[in-house]
Amino acid sequence: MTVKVEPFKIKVVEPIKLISKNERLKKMEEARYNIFRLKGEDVYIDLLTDSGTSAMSDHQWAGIMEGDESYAGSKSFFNLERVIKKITGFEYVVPTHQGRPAENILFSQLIKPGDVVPGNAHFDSTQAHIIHKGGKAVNLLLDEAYDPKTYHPFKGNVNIEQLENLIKSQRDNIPFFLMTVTNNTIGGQPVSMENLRRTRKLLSGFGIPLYIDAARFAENAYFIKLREPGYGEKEVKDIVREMFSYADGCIMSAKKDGLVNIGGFIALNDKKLYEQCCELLILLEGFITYGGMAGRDLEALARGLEEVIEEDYLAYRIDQVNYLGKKLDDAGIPIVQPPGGHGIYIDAKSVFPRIPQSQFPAYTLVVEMYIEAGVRAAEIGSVAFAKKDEITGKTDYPRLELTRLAVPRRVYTYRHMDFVAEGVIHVAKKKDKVKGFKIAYEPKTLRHFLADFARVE
Ligand code: PLI
Repeated sequence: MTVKVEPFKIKVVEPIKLISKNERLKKMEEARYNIFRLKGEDVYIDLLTDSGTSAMSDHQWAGIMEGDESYAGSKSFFNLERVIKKITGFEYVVPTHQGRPAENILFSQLIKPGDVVPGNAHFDSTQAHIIHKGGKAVNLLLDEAYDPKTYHPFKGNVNIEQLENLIKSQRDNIPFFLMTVTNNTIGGQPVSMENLRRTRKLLSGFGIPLYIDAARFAENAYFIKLREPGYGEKEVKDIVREMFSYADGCIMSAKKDGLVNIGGFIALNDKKLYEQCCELLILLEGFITYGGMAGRDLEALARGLEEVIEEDYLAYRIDQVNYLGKKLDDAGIPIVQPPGGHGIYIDAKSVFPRIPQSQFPAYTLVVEMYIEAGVRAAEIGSVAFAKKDEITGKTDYPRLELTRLAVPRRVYTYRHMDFVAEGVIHVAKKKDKVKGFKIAYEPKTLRHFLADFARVE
């Protein structure tokens, strides 16, 4: 059989409704064109994020009933701890309610003002936490990662040569290196095992620790199985274990590959660092056996982490995203190649060549997709990442202008993907008529969440 199907039956459904185009236009105006202001019920297919949007299995829901709500010593925490230790090989587990408190707690121990934190591609909240601690975040990707059309099996790899140069010039200011698997900002692209191994070797020579941002660790491992010579016959759990063996610890937003709606953790080998993190955890999140999560959430996460490395799940997951990518590619829509693990990233500069970066082509595509098809996507372009120099007034634009269609895990069917592709294709056909946007109001940080937009006349 060649037809791929979802490896599950659907036991509960949540109705969705496509409101009329006129209503969608009105909702957009009322939201002052900020898609974060739209109500979920007014969105037909929501590809804003794959974070916290997974559908849980019956086994996880059963775990919700069995969750142990003890303030201290919850059985559910010990279940979670056992699973994380087994999957990652790390000794100590610090639970947090999502990814950014994990970043905040770990970085508070490791970063001092003036430090430089290199990584392959820091996520925006990660970068914000590095800056918050007085550090500077540096992304060191391959040149191929910035060219959407070029095929490279591991566009998430760190550029080892650039890393070596940075270390030689800044050794005393580098507290650690962070490898994000898969990279979220430039296409959901994986990091190869060889790149992890070489990075570890280089860092070890200088005594610099390596941490992994493990939000999408299972998807990364599956790409290694599919694409890296020597790994095709290995089990995903062994690939995962090898990936983590090159690191000193990890932080994880479990809202992605944890297959849960809330959760996160830090996992470490260093006992002293673990104890320091626990002290801050109690101050910021809660006691060390719940860290801001309910017992039921700990239980669901313990089960989700085991399900996410099941190979039939991963085969379906990667195939479904790839299916959407292929539909778009076949219709001539320019996407980041190859398709990523958790979503398709559209090269919006090529979709709207007449809209300059100062008028936000990737954000324009997000708005048009909602108006055209009720589909909500996210912008990973100039709204989120352009930086204005306060002194010269000059704006520094990101190299890529991407619209991300993030696919929630186990939520939508292949048929939903057909609908999404049709919506994008309709918008692209109108490319000469579509006008860009300007920002009418913006807050000081992370402006995409709270800005107001207006159409350029
Ligand atoms: O949203 P949090 O705080 O649970 O996690 C922050 C975070 C850390 N690392 C990476 C690679 C992420 O992708 C990430 C969050 N991503 C979101 C919310 C997304 O929409 O991609």
